[in-house]
Amino acid sequence: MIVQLNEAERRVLPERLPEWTVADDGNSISRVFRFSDFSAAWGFMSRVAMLAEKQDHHPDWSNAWNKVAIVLSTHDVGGLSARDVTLAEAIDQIEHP
Ligand code: H2B
Repeated sequence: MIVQLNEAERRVLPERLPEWTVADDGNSISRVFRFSDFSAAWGFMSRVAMLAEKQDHHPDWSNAWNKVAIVLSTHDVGGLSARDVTLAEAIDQIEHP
């Protein structure tokens, strides 16, 4: 069963995911990635898409030329869950500038 992160799990987010920002309402995390050009950004998005499919957990995101903005939230529980943390950590492992 998917559940929202508990108090202790939320407290360690800045340490666990230092590059990600927790939204003011606490229901999502976000990170912006910038690349040299569109092709590099699109390549990154392809890799994230494959991760997302494998994890059956999908980002809300946007792309503008070399910029990819990712928001992670678990819609099924209306907030943050371990699935968001797992996907964020996997995204952080993908090579990017
Ligand atoms: N992605 C995200 N971000 N949140 C979800 O709640 C979610 C998802 N649910 N991907 C999954 C798919 C669910 O709808 C399927 C049926 O497992």
